[in-house]
Amino acid sequence: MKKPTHQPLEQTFRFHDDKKEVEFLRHDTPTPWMNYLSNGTFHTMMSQAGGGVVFYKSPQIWRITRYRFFHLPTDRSGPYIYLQDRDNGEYWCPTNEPAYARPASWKSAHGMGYTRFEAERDGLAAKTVYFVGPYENSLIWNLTLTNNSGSAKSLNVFAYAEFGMMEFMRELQWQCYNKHQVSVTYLDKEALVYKYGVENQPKPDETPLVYFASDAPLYAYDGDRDEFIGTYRSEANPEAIEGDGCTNSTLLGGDPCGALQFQVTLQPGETRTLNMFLGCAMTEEEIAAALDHSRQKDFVAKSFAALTANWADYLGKLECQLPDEEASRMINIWNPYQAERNFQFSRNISFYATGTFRGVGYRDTAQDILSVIPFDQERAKDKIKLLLGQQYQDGHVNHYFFPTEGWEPVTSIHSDDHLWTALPVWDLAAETGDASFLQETVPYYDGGEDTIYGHLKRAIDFTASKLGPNGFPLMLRSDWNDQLFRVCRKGKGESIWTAMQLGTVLLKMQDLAVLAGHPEDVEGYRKMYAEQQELVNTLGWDGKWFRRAVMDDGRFLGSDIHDEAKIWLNSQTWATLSGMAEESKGIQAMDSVREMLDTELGIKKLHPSITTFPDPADPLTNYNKGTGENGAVFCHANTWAIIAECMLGRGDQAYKYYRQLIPQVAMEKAGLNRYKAEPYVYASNLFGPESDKFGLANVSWLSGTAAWMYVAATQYIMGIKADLEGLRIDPCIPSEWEGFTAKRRFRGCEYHITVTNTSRSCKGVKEIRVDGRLIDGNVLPVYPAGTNVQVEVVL
Ligand code: IFM
Repeated sequence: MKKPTHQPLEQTFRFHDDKKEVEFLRHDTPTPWMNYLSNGTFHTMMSQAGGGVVFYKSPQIWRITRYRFFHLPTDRSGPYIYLQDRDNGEYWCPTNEPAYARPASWKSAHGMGYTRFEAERDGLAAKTVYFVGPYENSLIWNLTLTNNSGSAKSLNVFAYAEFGMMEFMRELQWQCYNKHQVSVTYLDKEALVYKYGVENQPKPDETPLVYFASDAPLYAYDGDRDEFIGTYRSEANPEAIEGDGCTNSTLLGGDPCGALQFQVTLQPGETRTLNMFLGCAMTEEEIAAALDHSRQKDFVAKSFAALTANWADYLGKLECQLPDEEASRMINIWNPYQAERNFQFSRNISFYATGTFRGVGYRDTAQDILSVIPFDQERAKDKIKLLLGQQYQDGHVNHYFFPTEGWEPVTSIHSDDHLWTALPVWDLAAETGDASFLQETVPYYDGGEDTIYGHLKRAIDFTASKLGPNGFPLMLRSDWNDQLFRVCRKGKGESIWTAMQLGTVLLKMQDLAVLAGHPEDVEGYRKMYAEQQELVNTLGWDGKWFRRAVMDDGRFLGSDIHDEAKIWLNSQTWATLSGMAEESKGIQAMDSVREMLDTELGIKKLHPSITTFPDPADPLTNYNKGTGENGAVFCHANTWAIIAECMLGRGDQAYKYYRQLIPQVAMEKAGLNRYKAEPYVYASNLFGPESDKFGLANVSWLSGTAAWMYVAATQYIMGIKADLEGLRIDPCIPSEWEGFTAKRRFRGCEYHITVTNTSRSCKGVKEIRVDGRLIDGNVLPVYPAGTNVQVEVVL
């Protein structure tokens, strides 16, 4: 069977960095390439071909439209517009999908918080912009039609969205009964109103009504999907469009939809704009008010301007010009954008994660916060407090939880979860220069409360009370590597990696103890660090690399004596990140990474892949070799290799690891049809060389890769890092770079930084001048808010 061929990359997509957009020239990308449109409350995930899902707050309980993820036909349904010539009945979609007839010319683009389409057929041009503005909880569909032909055009314009049951899991299980508890009615405001009135829904009082309306005169409508689409048809050939138009159906039970029909006549050269609003509000009165507001003449333009201004302000806080176009693009635009979406959605809904069961993961969210701190300290602090509210008095935390849905949390206890929080807390103190928030109190999940510092201290106490027979932290349910529970089920297994994570955290805790007014704790943290460091460098050392764990049966995992899973990436990188590795061992371990784990498309998580280890009847993982958690290139873990190499001063190696995973670069190497996922956001993993699809990118968008890749690029390669005393400048760049420039807003001051590398070193700051004056060391002083300073750095 021949694979479909695709045109070269430049005929599929191209970047417009000036507009912060990626433009698509074909609609049939190898997978749906997504964007997230959101105002923080109301959200839409939308593909380059217009497929996608609309939800309010939670895709688990307030999912408004239906999206079918991996079911065929792919990428259906979506908020679609159909344009029909009333003279001949022909119709097509500005999104290209789903109608059979295609536009003669077409392109689409994802930008910051919006997705737009430009298409033309038979002299009718359509421009559509979808976005969620800051002023109303609605998806705005902004459609501009122009008649470029020589004769008048009489058109039917249909706007269509398939409503699902708001609770996606309930829909799968109980829709046969519950579907008769939903309704679509016509509100005397030229609006359709969808009500999800299903019994026993989790938060009936907070469940909104959905509205679908326009600022153009409505000709007809349908609220019943069977009426609009018809049976044995699909979004490709709706019966209402092929027949006599919408029938003004409402729905009291059944399969709901919102379909609006407009009749528009355009003279030659005439342009007309229509806006549709798919939104929600709690009552019909609130809907009426929202519509009055949305129908004001300048509402859409003002909403779009505010969206654009918000993103310009956000991304303007850190900008760079590197001698690498793809890297600059990622750092200035797509990486912080992706990281913000991770911060917002955790691992909840993407094309890969169906948004059905995952709430806020403690471990992942604590890491996501790291990349938002330079941009929005208030939101970061709120998230830290949200996490700490999931901590128990003994110091452990819930593994993941559901603050919006109100469901019971997942309570499995992992060796690493509770330790992560100290990292964003330290970063926040460094970013703001204000440690007073350490005294703010947050309740424990099981009662009582403590200061933020007190919470962090209890996390350390918990780990201290859970050390295994060799002295390393017990693995418990797992550590960062989810699959490790398989070798530690009996509760005796220990995590050598968690010892390193603990070490990293203990260094931060020594600072935080002083900042919080508890210098008496420092010695305890130091002692614990020294004990774990000793273990890591003795029992944890295998000869050429660091071991990964101790299994229940007392054998070491990650050792040369085994045939499979000899070496694991995380224990090599974190040995350096934690400062625990004796120097020669740190270097040797990272050399082993280069020799045994690195590929041309990123670093494998472990090697060799597991098929039978430790027991053919019960292998460590069920993942096929080279996939997911087993010998794939796990991008999240690659970020720590970049950081480790920077810490070792090996800028060329760090940059090699960084560049090879830039999505566009990896796609160019693997080929569009092999890589498949978006070229503008990081994926969680790429299939490894031991799989049959080396280079296939999986689980894009929502991945810890986003946060840590941003940290690796900005704080370690560019070396611009908030520190407690000021802004630390310590780049580690490839020797071939002559230098780079960056702008960083920090504590209200704008630093314009020029790094010069005439010596062609990788690392090592020779001198720094601020506004022409030489400073001591490499930490930039803090200047009054509103100041602009010029910083010249010589390597
Ligand atoms: O660390 C985990 C993460 O929490 C979920 N995805 C996989 C990672 C590695 O196992």
